[in-house]
Amino acid sequence: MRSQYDPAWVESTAQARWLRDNVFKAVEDESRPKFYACSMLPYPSGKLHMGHVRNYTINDMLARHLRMKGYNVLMPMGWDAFGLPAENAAMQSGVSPAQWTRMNIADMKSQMQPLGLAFDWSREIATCDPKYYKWNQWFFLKLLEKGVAYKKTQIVNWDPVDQTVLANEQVVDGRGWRSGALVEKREIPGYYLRITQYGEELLSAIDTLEGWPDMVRSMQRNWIGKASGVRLAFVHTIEDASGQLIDEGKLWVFTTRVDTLMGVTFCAVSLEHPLTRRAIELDPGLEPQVQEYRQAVQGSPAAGAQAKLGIPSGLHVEHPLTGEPIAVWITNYVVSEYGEGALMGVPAHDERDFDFARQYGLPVQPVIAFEGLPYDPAVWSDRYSSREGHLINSGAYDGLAVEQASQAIVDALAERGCGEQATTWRLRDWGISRQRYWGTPIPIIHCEHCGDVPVPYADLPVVLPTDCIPDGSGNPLLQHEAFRHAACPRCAAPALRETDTMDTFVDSSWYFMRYCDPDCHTSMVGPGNRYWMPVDQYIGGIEHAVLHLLYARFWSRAMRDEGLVDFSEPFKNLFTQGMLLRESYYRKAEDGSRRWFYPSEVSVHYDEKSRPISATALEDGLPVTLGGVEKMSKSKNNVVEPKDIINKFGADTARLFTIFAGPPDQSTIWSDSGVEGAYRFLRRLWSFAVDDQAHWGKGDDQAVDAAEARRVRFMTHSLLQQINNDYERLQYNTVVSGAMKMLKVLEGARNAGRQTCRESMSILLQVLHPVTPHVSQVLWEALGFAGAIYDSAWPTPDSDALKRDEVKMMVQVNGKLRGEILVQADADHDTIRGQALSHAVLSKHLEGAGRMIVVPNRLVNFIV
Ligand code: ANZ
Ligand code: ZN
Repeated sequence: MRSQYDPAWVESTAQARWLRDNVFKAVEDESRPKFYACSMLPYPSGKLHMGHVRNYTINDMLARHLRMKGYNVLMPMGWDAFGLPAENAAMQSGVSPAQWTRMNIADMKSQMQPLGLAFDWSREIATCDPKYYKWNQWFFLKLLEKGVAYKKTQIVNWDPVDQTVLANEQVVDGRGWRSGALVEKREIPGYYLRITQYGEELLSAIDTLEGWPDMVRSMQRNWIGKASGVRLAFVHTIEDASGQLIDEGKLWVFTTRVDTLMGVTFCAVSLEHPLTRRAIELDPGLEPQVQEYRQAVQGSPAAGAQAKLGIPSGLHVEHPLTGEPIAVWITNYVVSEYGEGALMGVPAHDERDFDFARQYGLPVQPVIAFEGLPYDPAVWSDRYSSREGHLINSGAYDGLAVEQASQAIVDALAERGCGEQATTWRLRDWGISRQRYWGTPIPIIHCEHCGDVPVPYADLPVVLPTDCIPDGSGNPLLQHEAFRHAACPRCAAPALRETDTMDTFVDSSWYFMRYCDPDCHTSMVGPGNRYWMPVDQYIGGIEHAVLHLLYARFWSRAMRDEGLVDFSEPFKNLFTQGMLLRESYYRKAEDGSRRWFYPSEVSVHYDEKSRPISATALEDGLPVTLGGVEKMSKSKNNVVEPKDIINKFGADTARLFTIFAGPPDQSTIWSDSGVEGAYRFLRRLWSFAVDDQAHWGKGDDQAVDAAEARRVRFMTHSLLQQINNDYERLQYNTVVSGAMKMLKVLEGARNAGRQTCRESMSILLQVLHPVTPHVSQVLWEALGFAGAIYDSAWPTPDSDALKRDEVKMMVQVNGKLRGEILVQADADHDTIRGQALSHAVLSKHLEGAGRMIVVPNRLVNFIV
């Protein structure tokens, strides 16, 4: 055995064994409990970063730990291979998205390999593979048959210069990211999935997701956004150009606070509302401003956070109870797809309306009074929108509490035929058409005679041509004659294929099911799915808390209703890992741009508490600015390359550090000294195991000190107990600190005997195995422990070892410390009482002792 720790040798030795014995191939086996551990599949950007290392090491620890606990574990890996970056890269490099993607997959896989992750690579999936996306198409057609998929016109961002549709993130300040042209809005047809049909179920089932973080559950609830309230109408006599009353003379609004109806001082409609359209017809001068608001709303995904702007429409409606005229405003803060696309403005009690009213000098009319809080129209208070007060300025309703008033007002509205209870949802149907090339082709053929004809199932997959190189001028499929032209499946006339492709969220909605049956050619999912699904532990970033997870939950239900699977929730437990952060440094150039320095290019000065206070560049000794601790990102030059760490210290060190650095669910700051610390620990482990073997416990069974042996066993098994608890809770950072303590115990053992030391050593290697699988395996074999460590039975604490013979208990009398007694560990109450009463000194204080309160093995308090 090498006396020096040589990670490169250790790691290649261990991996050769895994490869030879095909150790991580998962096979369905009814005789063992199954465990399906899955990480969200990465986008093949080509670069593996330390965040991936941390994410997959967490997954790997779980998989290896449970395997040793007797579970049949599946841990697969694949590639979210369609999407925009490949098209952008193609524009820059001239390499086709297909080739670029395949190269990146190969590249990333080769960067992953050294990490020794226990993936079953035989189940690898790339979503750009026709074998995979065929089933996207097949299922889409099933949904189309059922009406769960349907076609309607959608509004998209159109770049008039590049002649292309832009994704929201490609619109920067209302302009195309490439062309800089002002983005227009266009209505074009697209396909939608009726996720709203599942809204109620998706919402109520959140309660059953006990293995999900609360934060994600509440984000899902908010996204679905079910609100109960009232739909009510303001009446009017506004006619359209042909003299017809618009919406039969009713402006419907949705409100969750009908009790505030008497506080309405304006109505607001969205930019798309029929009254907006009419107002523009009556006064064409309004058009440019409405257009400008539309651009702004579209460009910004955070439209909700922007300034509330409005234009008086010149139109008026009537208050449903008082008949008073109410002005209608066209605003940018009414969402056209929510509720009725219109609202009643109650500035006194709604903060958004309050901001708006102040901006435009509209009246504020309080209709609810709060105990001890006079209304001040100059400053908003969150209490103004609470439901705790009683009504004022509301005529017949004055004095009523909010709930009573709501009921009374709904009744009054219902009687007049202009109000009813209503539920509104924020959730919209899922638009899946993308006017882009690199995605799953939507399997539809447009025939002049027959309309939109589904591609027959037998003709699937519709294969995406791989020879296109996008140049920024629209979808290249439009120019691809061989793809474009097809015979109509119904009448055989020449027809044109759909060139839109599917949103990549379709790909990620069910890939985890395909891992279970990766080679099934006859159906979307098969027997493997019945065995492995649902995923027992899903692991990924919080950034997917809403869309991906909601779509996957919907998709599972749609598959269930198609009779393909028998579960509804695809992910039993969800773990969201924290990010890796690192210090960043920059210097401002004269034009205001920032140059970011690599940490290796600067020298940092620290205060006495080792907080960084300043830094200088090595190249010129001049100061650079501390950019703070930031998410590792290429643009800030604060990325750590996994291969650099692996080359220098080995994969086990990279794994150990990313786990030890902090709780896996929290963000953690990268530290170079931490990495070196992790490396030192493994070197110490190595030399203790290899060099010091001869001296363990003095190696002489004759001289074994029984008390010392008991101490070492007690320490080892107590630590094991803690480590096992931490494994169950995925608190992997303290698993590592527990293992470090265990090594200390071993190093400090004196005359504990060879047998005891070997036992402790085997436990230490086993608990380390999921974190540092290579070094633990090689040492396991070198020390002659039986079998393969990855299949060894997970250690359980020995209750005998944990028994402490005698414990000291504090004795209190009426809460006052009076002395201590030595009792048998876990002694029963009678024994404790008897021992205390017979104690020479204590017995004096205990005359007439009554009740006794015991904190086991620590303290007893007598009440006298
Ligand atoms: C009057 C009112 C008074 C409201 C009050 C609230 C408080 P939430 O609560 O988020 O579910 N609203 C209705 N339709 C809207 C739309 N299309 N775009 C933007 N806002 C709209 O949303 C319901 C409330 O949001 C409704 O109740 C309405 O304002 C506004 F003291 O009506 B409320
Ligand atoms: Zn036809």
